[in-house]
Amino acid sequence: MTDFEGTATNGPRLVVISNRVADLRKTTQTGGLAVGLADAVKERGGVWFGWSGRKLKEPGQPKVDRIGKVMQISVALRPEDYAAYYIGYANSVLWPLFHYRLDLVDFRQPFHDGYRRVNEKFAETILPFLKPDDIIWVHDYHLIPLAAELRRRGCRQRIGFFLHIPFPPPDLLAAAPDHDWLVGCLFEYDLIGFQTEADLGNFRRYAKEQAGAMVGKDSSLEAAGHSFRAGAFPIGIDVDHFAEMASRASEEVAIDELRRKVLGRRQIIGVDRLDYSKGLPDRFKAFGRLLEQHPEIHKKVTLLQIAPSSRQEVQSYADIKEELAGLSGSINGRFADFNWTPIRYIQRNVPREKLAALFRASQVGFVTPLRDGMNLVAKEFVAAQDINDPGVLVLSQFAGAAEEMAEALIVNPYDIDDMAENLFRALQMPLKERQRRQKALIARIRKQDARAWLGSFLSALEGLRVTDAAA
Ligand code: ADQ
Repeated sequence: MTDFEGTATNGPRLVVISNRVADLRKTTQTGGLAVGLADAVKERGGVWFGWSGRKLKEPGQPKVDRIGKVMQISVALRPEDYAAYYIGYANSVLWPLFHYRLDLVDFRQPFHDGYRRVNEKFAETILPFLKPDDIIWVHDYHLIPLAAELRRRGCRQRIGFFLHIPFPPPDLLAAAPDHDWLVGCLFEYDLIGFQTEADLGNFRRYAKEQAGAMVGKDSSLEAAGHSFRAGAFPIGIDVDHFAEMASRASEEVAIDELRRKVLGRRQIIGVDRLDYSKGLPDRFKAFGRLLEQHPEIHKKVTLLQIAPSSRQEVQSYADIKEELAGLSGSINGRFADFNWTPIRYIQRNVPREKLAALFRASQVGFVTPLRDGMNLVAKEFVAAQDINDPGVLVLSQFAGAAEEMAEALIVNPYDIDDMAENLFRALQMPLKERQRRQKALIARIRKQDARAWLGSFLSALEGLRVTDAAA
């Protein structure tokens, strides 16, 4: 136990649980969950619990830190648990499965067992810190069984779950040998949040068709003896903060921009975690096709792709890294000149301030995931633009963000020609049209920003009476 209270500014105390606890002192988080949630939790206060990122043979006691208004509790994992739970079940089963990549799913029983073990351990560790009127908000695919484990230990608090990644159609999900157990675990939450209406629709279809769920009073769902709610809560960013960062001068970026202006050269930018779901090889190919079809723009455009490695222990991640190095090499080899490198490919994390300045200094944001829960980069690109001369967003129809961002140039990320044509269109787009699109997009992402996301999820969860939640 600890003396820290973890103060919340209003309402019941909020306990956030996610696989990793974000480093709240850092401004260069990579990964959408950390970015989206850190700002919100820092402001409201409460408790944040998760894995410390350390692997230890003897994990020992949880570590408790106080950072501003947040009490942060973290635990280490045993190496074998990390391998089975994180590398195995979470990232070799659930991640590919939920991103519609059955070809990459590597289901093994020890992965499933390790996943359950770590969720049990998480439940045991956080239990002594909980107070009866806390509200608990669990995040993402790593922790689907956590509510069930907490309930088994007598926890009656309201528990919500938010899935940051897509929820696949029932037929696809059924390919996982333990799909009924997995979705049954979701039913133990009081509120289940998805990024989009499409994901919510997939979940509701599964619940009704495969698990016999009934629609109860107030459109709640009832299945396997549980009553729960499900909704779409599209995640957003702190638009004003990002816009402000983008407009602050970065000397380094300004010099690079000036150099490009002198050369009459425009920049297309892509920023992603290096992940096969982000559609990077096809993105490079589309840029190659643009150069092939439009020799007149040679030396007039570059693609800046920032993509730091992630999950390197998973083979499919190592494969994509190699594929991209090959592709950028061959496109540059084919088109480059002594004073022009068509693709600049950077495999490092970039501080957020610099990223914001780079977005603002780019004429096209190229965001083409094959499947994505939301994709915050699309929103950050728009937030960073100058309304006097805004850039154009080229966005995949399979990013959750496409549901809200219809004024972007929407492309099919599997169709290289479609992407190449839309890049060309973006580069030619007249100022008036760019401004019209930018105005509509910025208004929408401002309405659905990080604060609105947090507020709408938490008020839906808080709105459930404790007796409903415990029923
Ligand atoms: P991610 O798959 O990590 O998140 P995304 O939503 O694009 O994807 O968020 C990435 C975040 O990391 C952005 O804020 C971006 O600026 C930052 N980032 C990426 N590369 C970086 C780099 N090189 N340096 C610094 N920062 C970098 C998951 C889901 C998404 C969902 C989010 C939030 O896969 O679909 O939108 O969670 O719910």
